[in-house]
Amino acid sequence: MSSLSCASLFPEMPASRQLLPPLPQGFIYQPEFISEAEERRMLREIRAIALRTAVWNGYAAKRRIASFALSESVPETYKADPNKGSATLSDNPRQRDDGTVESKPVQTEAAPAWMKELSERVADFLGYERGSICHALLTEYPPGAPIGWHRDSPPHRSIIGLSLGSDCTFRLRPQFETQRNRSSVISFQAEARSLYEMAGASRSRWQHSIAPVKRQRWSITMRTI
Ligand SMILES: O=C(O)CCC(=O)C(=O)O
Repeated sequence: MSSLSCASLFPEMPASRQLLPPLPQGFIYQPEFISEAEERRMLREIRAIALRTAVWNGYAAKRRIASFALSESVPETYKADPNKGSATLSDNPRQRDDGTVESKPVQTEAAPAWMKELSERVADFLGYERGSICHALLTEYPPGAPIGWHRDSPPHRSIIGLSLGSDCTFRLRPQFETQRNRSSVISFQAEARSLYEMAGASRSRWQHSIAPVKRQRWSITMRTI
C-alpha cells in the first residue's frame, strides 16, 4: 500500500487538513480541488437537476441520482436511443463479493456544459485524454444516507469522485473476504470540494463505501473507459 495525495505531485494544490492513512495503491486524494465559489456555483446548477431515487440491491435507497454521458467514448450500449431522445445506460453497476454484477438501466442525458468542463479539468489534472472520462453520476445524499460496500464493475477503468456540500467518511476494504481482518478497513474524510480517484489495485482489488452522512452531500462520480 502507498499513501498518495496529489498535493505531493502538484505543489500548487492544497495539502490535506487531515493526516491521511496509508491508502491502497492507485488511490489518489486531492483536497480543495475546486474553490468554495466554484462549489457554490455547481450546487446552484445541481439543485436545478431532476434526480430520481437510486436502486440498491433491488431496494430504493435514500440517495437520489442522475446519470450523464460526457463523451462519445461511451460504449455502444451507452449511446443514445434515438427513439427516446436520451440514452439508457446500464449505469452504476456494482460487483458483489461473488463476482456477480448488479446493473440497473438508468436513463442518461447528455451532460450540461459545466459538467463537461469539470470532467475536462479532472482529465487534465489526472493525466487522462479529454473525452476518456465518458460518464458522470450525480448523487445526492440526504443526512443519514450511506452507500454500501461495493466495487464498481467493468467496463469502467478509473472511478473519480468530486465531493460537494459536506465531508463524508469514505471507507475502503479488500474485495475478498479472505483478505480481510479487523484492521483492514481504511477510512478517512473525503472533504467537500475534494477529488479522489480509484485506479489500479484500489479500483480492482478493493471495495469502497460511505458511512451515513451527517449533512447533505452530493458527489459527481466520473468514470473512464
Ligand atoms: O459518493 C461517492 O463519492 C461514491 C459514489 C459511489 O461509490 C458510487 O456511486 O458507486
